[in-house]
Amino acid sequence: MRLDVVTIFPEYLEPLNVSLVGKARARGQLKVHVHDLRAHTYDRHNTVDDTPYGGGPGMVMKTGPWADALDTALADGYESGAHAPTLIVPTPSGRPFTQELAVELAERPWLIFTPARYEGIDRRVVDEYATRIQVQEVSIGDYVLAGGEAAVLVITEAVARLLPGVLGNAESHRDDSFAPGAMANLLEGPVYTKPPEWRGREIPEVLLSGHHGKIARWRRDEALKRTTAHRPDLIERCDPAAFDKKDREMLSILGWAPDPAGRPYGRFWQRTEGMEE
Ligand code: 6GU
Repeated sequence: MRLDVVTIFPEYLEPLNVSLVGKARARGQLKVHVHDLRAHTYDRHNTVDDTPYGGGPGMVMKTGPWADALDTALADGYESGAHAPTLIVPTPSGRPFTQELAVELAERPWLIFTPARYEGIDRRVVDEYATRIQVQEVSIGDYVLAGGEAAVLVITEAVARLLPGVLGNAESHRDDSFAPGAMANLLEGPVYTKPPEWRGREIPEVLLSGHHGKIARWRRDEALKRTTAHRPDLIERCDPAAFDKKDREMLSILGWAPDPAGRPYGRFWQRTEGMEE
C-alpha cells in the first residue's frame, strides 16, 4: 500500500517511523510519502491560507498550494506504478471512522491524506478531485482537533495493522472489538499475565483452570459487563439471535431484557428498572 500525506507540519508525521507502522515501512509493506504543503507555494511568505468569503473567524486554506501538492503526489504515484488513489480528507464534519471503514481502506492500494489546519480547505479542492478520484471525508470522533495530522496517525495505524503480514498472527483481528461481521460487537474484557500474584492481587481462578470452555464463557461474560458499563448502545443494537442462553442469562443479571418492539434500526435490547448507574 502507498500512503501520501500533504501537511504544513511534516514533523507531526514522525510517529509513522515507529512501531507497527514503522516496521511495515521498513519491510516495504507500506510506502509512505510525506509532503510539505509549503513547498507548493510560490510567494515570499509561503502563504497557505486566506480570509473566508462571507466573513467569520479563522482562515481558510487556499486552493493553489493543495492543487499543486496533490497533482505532484498523484503524478509521482502513477509514475511509480500506483493506481486507484483514494483521497482521505480528515475533518470533524466527515463520515465517522470505524473499524468497518478501516477494513474498507485497508483494501485500497493507495491513500492520500490532506490534514488541514485553520478552518479547513477551500471546498472547491475536494469537489475538483472528487471528479477524478475517490474521496472520503473522515472524522475520528465527536471532538475538535486543531488539525487533521493526529487523525492521519489514527487512521494509518488502524489501517496498517489490517494489512496482510503486518500483524504477526492473522487470527489477531478476528476477535477485535468492532470486528465487522462478528455476531455481537462487544468490548473486550480484562487480560492478565505473570506473576500470578501482584500486590496481593490474584488472577481470576478460571484463567488458571485450563478449562477452555469455562475460560471462553468467563471472557464472554466480562465482555458483556464491560460493554454494558461503557457502551450500552452496542448492546441495544445487538440482534437477540447473536446471544446464546448463557449470554441472555448474563444480560438479564446486568439488567437487560429484549425490547418487545425490538427490530432492525430500532432497539433490540432495553434496560430494565434499577440498572441505571
Ligand atoms: Cl479528522 N480533524 C479535526 N481537525 N478534528 C477532528 C477530526 C478530524 N475528527 C474529529 N475531530
